[in-house]
Amino acid sequence: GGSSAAKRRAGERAAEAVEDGFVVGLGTGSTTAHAIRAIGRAVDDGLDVRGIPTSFQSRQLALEAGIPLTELDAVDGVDLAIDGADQVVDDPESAAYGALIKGGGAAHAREKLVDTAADRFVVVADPSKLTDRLHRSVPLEVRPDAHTVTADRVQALGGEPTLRDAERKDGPVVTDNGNLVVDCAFGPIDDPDGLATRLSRSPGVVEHGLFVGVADATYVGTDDGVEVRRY
Ligand code: DER
Repeated sequence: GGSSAAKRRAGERAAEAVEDGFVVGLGTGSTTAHAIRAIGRAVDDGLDVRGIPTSFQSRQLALEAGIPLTELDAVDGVDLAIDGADQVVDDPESAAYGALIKGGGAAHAREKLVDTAADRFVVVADPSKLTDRLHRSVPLEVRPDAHTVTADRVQALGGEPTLRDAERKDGPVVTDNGNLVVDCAFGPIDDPDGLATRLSRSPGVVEHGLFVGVADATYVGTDDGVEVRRY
């Protein structure tokens, strides 16, 4: 990924958008981790906030940061969600401007739930995530018993499926929800919304990593500041 200074700047800028009394969605990944730590420092300074974690990792980080935690079914709404991305469409002329690929951390099922529930969803990224057209593999969270039929369906859609192997565990990655991850290479994706619809319809697919029309803004950390994209 990109430079840690850029990630830190993006995360810390996003944390500044958290106002007193907010319910904030806490994303997953190394960029959002900077936002979580910054929010923790604001809580130490008296900020009243409740965080909704999107993964085991973000919950652990929030506990370490001292952010009071809650869950979606315990609040009336989510004021702001902060989350990272693996790829962000950065061409303002594109119909897919602001579309994301997420799921590098295999947390995209709960991330999408929280990010879409929020009144405002802000992405935090470094420049390496920006692209004119989505082209990374699209992660799918799939029920364990559905990974072969899903692979067949992905191939029928023109994609190349790969069951995501774990690195320090024999066998595949298992998500927080007890499911598997199939990474699907489609090459350049000109119609992410159409592909998202087709993937959503595949039985056994719990969630896909295309976030289309969801983000409200992206804070891009650079080596000397933060650039803000608004969609
Ligand atoms: O899994 C995700 O969607 C995460 O947001 C992640 O992919 C971004 O991770 P990073 O901030 O560590 O690059």
